[in-house]
Amino acid sequence: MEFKLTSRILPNVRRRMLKDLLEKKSFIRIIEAHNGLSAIIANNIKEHYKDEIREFDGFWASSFTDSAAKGYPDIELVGAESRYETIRQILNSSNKPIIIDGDTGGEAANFEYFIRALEDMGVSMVIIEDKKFPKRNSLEGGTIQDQADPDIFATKIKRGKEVQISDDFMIIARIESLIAGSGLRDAIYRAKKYLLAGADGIMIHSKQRDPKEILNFAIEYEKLTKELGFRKPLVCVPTTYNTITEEELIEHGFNIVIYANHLLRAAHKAMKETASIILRNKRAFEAESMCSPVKTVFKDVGFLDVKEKDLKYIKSPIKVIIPAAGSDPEFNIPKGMTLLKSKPVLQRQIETLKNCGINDIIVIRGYKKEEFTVDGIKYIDNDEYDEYYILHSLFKAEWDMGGGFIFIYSDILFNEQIIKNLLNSKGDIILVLDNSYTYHKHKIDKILELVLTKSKPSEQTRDLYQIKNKIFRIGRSINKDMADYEFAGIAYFSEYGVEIIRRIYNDCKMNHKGNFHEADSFEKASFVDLIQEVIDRGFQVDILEVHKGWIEIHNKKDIEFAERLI
Ligand code: SPV
Ligand code: MG
Repeated sequence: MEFKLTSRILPNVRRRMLKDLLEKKSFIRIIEAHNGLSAIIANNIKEHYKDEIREFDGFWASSFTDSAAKGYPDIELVGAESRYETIRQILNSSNKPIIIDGDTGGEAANFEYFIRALEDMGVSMVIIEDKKFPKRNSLEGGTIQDQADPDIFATKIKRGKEVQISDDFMIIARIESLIAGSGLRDAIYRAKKYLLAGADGIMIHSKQRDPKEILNFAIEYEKLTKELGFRKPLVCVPTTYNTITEEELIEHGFNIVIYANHLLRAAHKAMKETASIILRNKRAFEAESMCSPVKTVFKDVGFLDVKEKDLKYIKSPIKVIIPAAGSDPEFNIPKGMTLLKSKPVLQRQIETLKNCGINDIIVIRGYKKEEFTVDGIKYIDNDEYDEYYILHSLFKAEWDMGGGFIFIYSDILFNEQIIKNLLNSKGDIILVLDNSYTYHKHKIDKILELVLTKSKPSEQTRDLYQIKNKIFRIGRSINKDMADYEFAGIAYFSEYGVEIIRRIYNDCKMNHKGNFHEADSFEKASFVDLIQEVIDRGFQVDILEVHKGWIEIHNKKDIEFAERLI
């Protein structure tokens, strides 16, 4: 959805686009935008309908929504410079033509300067309404709607046309006779005057729920064009008579439809509801479904693009977090400190990581913490390792997870390639899964963390690479014969991946009661229990498939095996 810096267009090109579109299509669909973000949405939204892709052709810089977004009533209170700022935001974040709601256009000399600014910026069209300055918005019943003298208004149009220097720019006269109560005849009388003064088209406005009066105008307008011997585009704004379809408007000769305020009104409603929900619940959790995810907003405004480019040029170092606090009855020291050919497992892990350029390593220690003598790492303590298991050990390092991290069990050895491939993989949460498991499963005499996926792993998979397969279960109780992979004890979390697990962890910590997946309680949860929760909540967990390249030290027999391999 985001608007890319490289998709932008220059003012001359943009200004011309609306005229070209009118010539090509004869019917144009315009939507309101009131700032950069609404323009990004309006510019890029697409709706696939059967074989057709529908989108908006351009924007309406509405005075109502520009004023409302700034907290003002729509009474020509927002000055020209402030309007230009909004217009600039819309131009900056889009590549489609823009129509400006010029209100009354002010006094004629003011209007001339307004035209110059708009034309310079690459605006294609301005619509001015034949009311006295300062006007009141047309949609509110009971407001004073003073119409301008038609001759004075026609002169304003003429002066505007004389200032314009390109052939692309259009000035449309908006007739308010149906709003002010002066009727259809007055509307047509004015239309003729304005067209003869040089107007590039007519907008007819109405605040009736029934489209009848604008349709009647359209019939009279066709007669007028015959009388004049030329035809200029006809514009309408169906805010109140919103049941009319685009087909019906086309049938009646309309050339431009403007959906004049819908994005602002939609945001307004959602903001009010969200604020109420937070007050009602005294927290923001319940409001989440009303909101776009932070990441989606980041994406739409181009922040992820910036991040990607930054990372392309400066590869920032990633952290590794190794929870090593637990005790195992088979070992009388922390498993990470088990000696393999007189060097602790942890020392070997750190050497492999350093060879991959990773120096920022955090170890969570608990059981016999004084045994951890390996240098060059940051230690965090989990002194309650008996009560709170590995997942909670990991979250002792919650504030170090920051921009993303690699998670590694303290009792495994792995080769550099796995880490390098993991760093090159795409995804927010990626588990390293071994597919060699299915070939040696009959020899397994211990409890493993196994994985069931949607489709079976490919028989050809003999190398390290990322695959598109969906995990649906991970845990120790999965039937050995059914499982597709073994979890290798290594996982990657991007910045967003961290946001996901932090949110879920803290929600479960506050609210979860009873068993937590395969654990008797959330306190005793393992890492894979959390992953199962992530999957169950509908978040994507990706797979980096490996074929061997790592070993675990689960029992004494594994030590002998590892020492033979080293
Ligand atoms: C606007 O969107 O500001 C308009 C259309 O001028 S209306 O609000 O219907 O007058
Ligand atoms: Mg307006």
